[in-house]
Amino acid sequence: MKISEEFRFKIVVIGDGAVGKTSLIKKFTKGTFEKDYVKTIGAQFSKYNREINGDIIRLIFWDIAGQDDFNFLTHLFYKESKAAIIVYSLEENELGRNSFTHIRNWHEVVEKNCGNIPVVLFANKVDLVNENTINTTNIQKLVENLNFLKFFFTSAKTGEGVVDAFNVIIEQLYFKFKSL
Ligand code: G3D
Ligand code: MG
Repeated sequence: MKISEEFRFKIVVIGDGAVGKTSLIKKFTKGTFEKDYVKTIGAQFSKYNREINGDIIRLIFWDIAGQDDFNFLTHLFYKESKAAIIVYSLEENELGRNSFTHIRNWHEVVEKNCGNIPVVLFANKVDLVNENTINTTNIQKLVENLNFLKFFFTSAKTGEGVVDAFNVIIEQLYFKFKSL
């Protein structure tokens, strides 16, 4: 008889404000957040369970809220994360451009606090741009330089790419820890 195993993974979702982190998590988990924590520690959590090959995977997504007044809890936020998702926005405005520039900073914070965990990049709000005009060379370069596991175009609005992107991380973690 096959014995079912259980895995628990914490995944942090980070990136500039208003790029769509909360919307993406909501879209994927279809769940509600435990919002009270936002006021207290600047983060909220969302749970999601999945089964692969009869094993149970319990995920908890940590969603960063503001960036101010939060530094003293940075360590707690990142503690024991098994993977990170960095989100930026493809919007052709200041928010979009800044969020792209800041990917490096977010990546540095992950490395500093979590070491060498898998990090994926979500280029969100793809519904707002013409996909043919996106400069994928720049993104590809960054993905290679910073050693991202992968990058995805997503839209929390239309749902494009969302399920696939999250599932790639979940499967990556499952097969990594399953074989240990
Ligand atoms: P954050 O958690 O990163 O701060 P939010 O971002 O999830 O709160 O989203 C910020 C705003 O962007 C929200 O608009 C949300 O609806 C919108 N948004 C998020 N993802 C997408 C997307 O993929 N496409 C589009 N078109 N909009 C998106 P409001 O107006 O509610 O503040
Ligand atoms: Mg949010």
